[in-house]
Amino acid sequence: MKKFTISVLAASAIASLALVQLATAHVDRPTAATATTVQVKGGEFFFKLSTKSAARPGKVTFVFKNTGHVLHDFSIHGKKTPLIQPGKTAKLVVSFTKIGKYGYLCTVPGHAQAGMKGTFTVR
Ligand SMILES: [Cu+2]
Repeated sequence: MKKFTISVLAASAIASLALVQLATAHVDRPTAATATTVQVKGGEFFFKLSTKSAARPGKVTFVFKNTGHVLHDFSIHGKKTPLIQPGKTAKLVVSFTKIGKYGYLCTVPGHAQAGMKGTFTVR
């Protein structure tokens, strides 16, 4: 948790400012209100996200569950999970410092073309 807080502070001046304000308002859980968690389910050959956007730039935790029958991963914005066994879950924390559209995909050859891809929007 210490590492997480430090990297959030380093992410950008704007993020740091927001965090300081939140820390003042919610001393017990300073990062709770800025955290976006997205549940990701992936299988042959699709991804289903609990939400396809974040309300603002910042950290997003993708919780990827492989609901398929072969190995898959989840990759976005230059980061990716390891290859995940069927039924298993992996977390991927990604910093989005800018508003924009970010493509995600499974990097196993052929899987993105078969449907394991999409776009995540940071507003
Ligand atoms: Cu895949």
